Amino acid sequence: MVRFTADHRVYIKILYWGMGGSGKTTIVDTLFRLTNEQNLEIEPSGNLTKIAMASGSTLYFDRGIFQSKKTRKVFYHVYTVAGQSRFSPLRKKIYKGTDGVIFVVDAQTHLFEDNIESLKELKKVAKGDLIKETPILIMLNKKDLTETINGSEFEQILRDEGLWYDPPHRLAIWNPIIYESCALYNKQKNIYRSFNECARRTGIYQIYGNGTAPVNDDFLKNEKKVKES
Ligand SMILES: Nc1nc2c(ncn2[C@@H]2O[C@H](COP(=O)(O)OP(=O)(O)OP(=O)(O)O)[C@@H](O)[C@H]2O)c(=O)[nH]1
Ligand SMILES: [Mg+2]
Repeated sequence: MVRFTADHRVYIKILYWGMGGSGKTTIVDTLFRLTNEQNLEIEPSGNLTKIAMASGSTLYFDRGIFQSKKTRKVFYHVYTVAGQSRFSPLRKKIYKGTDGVIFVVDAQTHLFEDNIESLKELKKVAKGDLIKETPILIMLNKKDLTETINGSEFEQILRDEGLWYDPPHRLAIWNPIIYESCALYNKQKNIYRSFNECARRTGIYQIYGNGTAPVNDDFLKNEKKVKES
């Protein structure tokens, strides 16, 4: 739920969801470093809060705040859930108020079923909101490793789970983009790009769709023009 404060600030909540160990904390760490070091459209506002076990696995959640440099009044609250199965009740709480979701897959082939389980749980918690009211993007993370699944394999999972629309369905333009990624700082791939697209979509849902996926004719014509240019 996008929040507007009395001093006209806008807070947008973006959540990284995915199975334990898929790389959510590492992604946000890398995003933090990247946006600190490079001249990008967002910059960290304060420190990253990480609540973790000695193993490094998240115990409650991670939270960071990023500020838009173009529109100084826009802030992104970025959260990661604790992915281990036993933290399911906590994840449900952290999901509340989310405006955009980035689903982080551990792309290693042997973890195929665990990722599906995590996606099913997300769907249950989101109660049918995904795509229609809450944009969702996918990161196939750990693509630096061998023996990993590819984008078309994950697209099939999205189809099976009802998270993929075929044209001429009007929601097809909001199908999740599937990014192949690596979260490790030294080999990073698609960390900023995926965040940026999620931020863009949450903004568009608010501005053009009043909090839902915009599918009216004027909007669609405009998007087509932007894509073609
Ligand atoms: N090779 C490789 N390792 C990664 C990548 N991303 C994360 N890792 C490693 O995977 C392990 C788990 O990463 P985390 O970021 O803690 O995973 P998480 O999703 O936050 O896990 P939970 O907090 O338990 O839900 C760490 O050892 C990371 O260094 C990646 O893209 N490639
Ligand atoms: Mg974590």
